[in-house]
Amino acid sequence: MSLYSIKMRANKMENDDLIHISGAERIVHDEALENCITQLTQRALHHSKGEAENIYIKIEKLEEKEISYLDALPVQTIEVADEKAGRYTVLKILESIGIEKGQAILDLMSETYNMRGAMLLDVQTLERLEEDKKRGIRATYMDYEEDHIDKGETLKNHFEEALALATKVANSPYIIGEICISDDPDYVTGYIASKALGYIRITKVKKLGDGRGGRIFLYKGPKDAVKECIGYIEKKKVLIKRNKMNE
Ligand code: PML
Repeated sequence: MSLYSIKMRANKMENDDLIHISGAERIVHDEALENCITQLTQRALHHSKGEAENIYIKIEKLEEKEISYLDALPVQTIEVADEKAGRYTVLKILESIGIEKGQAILDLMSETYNMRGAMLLDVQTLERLEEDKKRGIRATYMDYEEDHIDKGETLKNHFEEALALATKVANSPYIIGEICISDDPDYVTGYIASKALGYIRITKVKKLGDGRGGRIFLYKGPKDAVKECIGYIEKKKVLIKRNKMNE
């Protein structure tokens, strides 16, 4: 049996602007391929950000030897009363890992809205390191180890997909943190993650109905390692082993 990577992205035009609607990523066995394509297409067509006009699906065969296996980050959840408390919690967590410029970093989140990928931010200088600032950095080629076989799910599972992505990104030696706010207007839980912190869910980081969201990867390292870091996030194939403690 062969493994395939499937990537989907969807967009639409709105007032002369191309609006990113949805993007998703799976690694499955050949026998699950067709179902998976159908599911991802369905997802693009029925997204809370609107109906897609263009849907792009890319399928690539993977070699087993190019895949690395990673343990899912441990998960914890912090319940907060509202988005103000949620964002304050993010700042406190950043402070706890020695990042003092938390508010300036959170203020930059608005620049990520409508980007297909994430912002890569030098945590010391607050310089954006992505070559294409409209697109950002796309974390791709990740899925769960045992999900090679089709799960039969059409709906996005925000948490599971985000945990896989965050686990991959946190395993870069140059990423000391990731902050994420969903761009799904119906989804208010966000997270902050790193190898040291694990994956910390914060139950409210924005108001319900707000479709503004994005991701910031916090980079710490020499300038000449940026390319290697981006190469890892965008190109390295990883399968994630679930952590029983998270269930
Ligand atoms: C997204 O919409 O892609 C981001 C999902 C964030 C998930 C947060 C969580 O539930 O842990």
